[in-house]
Amino acid sequence: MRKKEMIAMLLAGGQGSRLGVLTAKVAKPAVAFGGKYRIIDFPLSNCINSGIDTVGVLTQYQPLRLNTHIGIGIPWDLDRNFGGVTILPPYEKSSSSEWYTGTANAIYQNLDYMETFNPDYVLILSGDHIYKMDYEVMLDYHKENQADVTIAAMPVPKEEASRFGIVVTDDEGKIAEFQEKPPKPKSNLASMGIYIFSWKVLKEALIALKNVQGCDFGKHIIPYCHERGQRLFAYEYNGYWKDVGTLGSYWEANMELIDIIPEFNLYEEYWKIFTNSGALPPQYISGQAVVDRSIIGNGSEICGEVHNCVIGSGVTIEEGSVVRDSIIMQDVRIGRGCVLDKAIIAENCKLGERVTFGIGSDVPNKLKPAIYSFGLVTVGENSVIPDGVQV
Ligand code: ADQ
Ligand code: ADP
Repeated sequence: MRKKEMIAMLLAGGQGSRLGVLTAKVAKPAVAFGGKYRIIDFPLSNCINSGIDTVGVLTQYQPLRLNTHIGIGIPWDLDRNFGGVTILPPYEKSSSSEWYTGTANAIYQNLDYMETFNPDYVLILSGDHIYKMDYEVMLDYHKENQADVTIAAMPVPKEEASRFGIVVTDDEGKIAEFQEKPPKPKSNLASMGIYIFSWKVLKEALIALKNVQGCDFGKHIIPYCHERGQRLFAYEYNGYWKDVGTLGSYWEANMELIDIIPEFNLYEEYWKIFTNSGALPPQYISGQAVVDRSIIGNGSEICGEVHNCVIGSGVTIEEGSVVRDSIIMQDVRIGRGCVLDKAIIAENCKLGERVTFGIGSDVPNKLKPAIYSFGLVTVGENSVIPDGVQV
């Protein structure tokens, strides 16, 4: 029987409601990031860069854009006859049909898919994290420890620890205690929601807990394995990793890309991030334009001023407009004389002339409480903003 040593299951079905208007119409992993990418490009690229060529992508919430983006996996070299990338939405079974009620339930409903590859190990990933990681090195660590489960973990600030699964380890990295989002964390070593399971262990746990409503890795599967005395290890990671779960962290992670010395570098040759980007012409910067410290996507036309921005592809910024500290996603048109400060403009928006958004002191603020959070003004995709609107 043909087999794969390790396959990946990428969870991409959660709603990501804290991103507000950005995820009203699209799943969080499909949200644009960094002027060229979508969030899911990061784990998908990590897979192929780590030599994993079999990835099941579990989708549920608003999957259209995600499906279109992934297609048959060509940009990530994941178009394969055996393996490759497969989109796994919930489906009707002969005995039952149900939505994915939790992360582990979603994986349980795809036991047959995993079984096809007769794997030794299964890597469980989230579709909404920005990071680079070599999962092969993590697998080596899993094997060295003869582990049943290995959890990638990293130190986080004490005050944020209760947002995560928290592990307490001994000197060898063996997990002595695991607490899912505890009110009083016993350490600041946080689970990154990235797990390697030995296949038999995973299968047994999923079947044992199959009737748990909303079965979840952090809440149920990990505690179950731990209680049964299985070998759980923490694989400590110290690089850049961001769960872009809120508008604030999403904005920050984009702005970090244009730092003078970015901690997260998109320009490294040896760990490329692949994406489905289409055949776009180069960007054009006009004679009147002023551009500094910014990322500008392909096919964009800049005639105004752009300072500290991440601008997606196919964006037009007309003459006399000034855009600062903002994220403009793809296919946005900004008319003449607009002023945008700390804005997030989602895909396919059209702003008329003299639109003013932002925190500038000259901006009337009667609408501020309604639409601002984290000092950002965010506009959902496909919005049309008439001439002269000031917020
Ligand atoms: P959370 O951050 O709360 O905790 P969770 O909501 O469980 O993460 O989502 C994990 C991933 O699964 C996301 O990519 C999400 O889109 C996806 N997902 C959620 N529900 C799904 C469903 N029904 N079907 C398909 N996909 C689904 C987890 C761990 C913590 C850990 C953090 C790190 O439980 O222990 O600290 O991740 O971010
Ligand atoms: P709630 O869930 O409390 O009813 P929303 O989901 O509408 O409220 O908004 C959650 C948070 O996001 C609020 O702080 C709100 O001010 C902010 N918010 C909502 N829409 C926008 C927007 N377009 N731009 C910036 N912040 C927004």
